[in-house]
Amino acid sequence: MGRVIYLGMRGDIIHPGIINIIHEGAKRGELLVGLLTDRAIAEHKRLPFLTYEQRKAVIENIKGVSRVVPQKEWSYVPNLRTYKPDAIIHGDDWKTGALQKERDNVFEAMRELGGEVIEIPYTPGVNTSALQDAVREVGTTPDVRLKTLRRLIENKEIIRIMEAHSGLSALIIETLEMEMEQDGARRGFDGMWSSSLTDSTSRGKPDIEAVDLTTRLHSLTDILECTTKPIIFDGDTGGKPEHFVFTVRTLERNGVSAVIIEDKAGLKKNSLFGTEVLQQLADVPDFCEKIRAGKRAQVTEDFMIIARLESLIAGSTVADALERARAYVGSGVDGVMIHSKEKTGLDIQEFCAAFRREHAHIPLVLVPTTYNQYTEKDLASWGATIVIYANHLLRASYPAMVKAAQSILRHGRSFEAEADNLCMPIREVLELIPGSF
Ligand code: SPV
Ligand code: MG
Repeated sequence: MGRVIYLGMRGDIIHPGIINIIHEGAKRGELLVGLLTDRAIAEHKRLPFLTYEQRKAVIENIKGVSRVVPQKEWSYVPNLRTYKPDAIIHGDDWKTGALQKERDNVFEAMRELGGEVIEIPYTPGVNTSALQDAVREVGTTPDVRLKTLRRLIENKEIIRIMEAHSGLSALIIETLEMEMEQDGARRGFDGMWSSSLTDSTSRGKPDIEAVDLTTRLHSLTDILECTTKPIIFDGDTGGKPEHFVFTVRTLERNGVSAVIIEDKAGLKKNSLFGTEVLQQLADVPDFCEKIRAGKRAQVTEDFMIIARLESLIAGSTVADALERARAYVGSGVDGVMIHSKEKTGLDIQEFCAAFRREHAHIPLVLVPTTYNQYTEKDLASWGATIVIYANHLLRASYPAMVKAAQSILRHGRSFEAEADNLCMPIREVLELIPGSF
């Protein structure tokens, strides 16, 4: 056997830079590609557009690749220890930026293993991030988008979802990434929550199911057209089972990944309203029938119907919520959301512990609007699968608009609003939207 050269990669978007490094590797020996699994990527970057199996099928058919093995960690080092290659090959762009520390670790590991690190000059003009942006401009298919939530559930410890009520707010969720100081990992939102509260509020309407599905679909369409990340749709109570089946099909056709319906009866009020309006809870058998009707109506395997438990909002007990959860899970629901406006979060914590004892793997959704002192890590340790920031972009935008409007009123001109950075420069607005130039 000749020299073995290791190359770790995502293999999602193939460009001349990757072909060049494969070529350089193959010149020096048998090229062993460590293909990063979805799980290895999910905690650090957004999921690849293609699944592992699809990426593997592409990579193992590229000339020069001898073998493809999974790289299950973000770091190359565990695979280097397992496969003990004679050398690892990497683009020299990792000398700066987020991968610098990883580079040091790889040098150390290869020194221990008696191997070599080969650095290839980075191919200028092409990189995966730029191509990912280009893919975003082209868009995604409903089918690919729909499946992404399930892929995230399988591969990420906790899924971070942010409310979007317009194309613009959705673009923030789609594109914003921050590099974490601790480990250089990039953190972003995994997907969007189409919230009834923020959608109706942005239309100047109350959150009482007064905005019908057709109108909700207008903002949803705007969001769908400028993003690729998965969407969870707030389905309110879901209406009558006969109506809910249409909602399910419409959402599924559009590539929405999940709908959450809440077990309220009578006129729906927003769950965060004061206690003076105690909400009635739905009859369990009726709600189970609605779940079953929805599950029968869906066409794909991947669409998810999530039941939202309102027991704690309606002044009932954790025991009641658990009993309802049991019935809903028995009716085939794909996940459960538990809601509360209690600030301590203790009721939610109690529910999570009991729920996880009964249902180890059913996705569990939390909306920590009032108990926001807990981090995502805390909520994950309670057993949460998905955390939804349900209204924050809308709530952030309103005071920002008021401040700019006040400045203009105060000064009788807009100069100060610009000078105090209360308004985004017009150029940045144009740069934000692809196709403005
Ligand atoms: C929404 O965002 O519309 C919700 C969550 O349903 S909450 O407002 O907390 O009820
Ligand atoms: Mg709502």
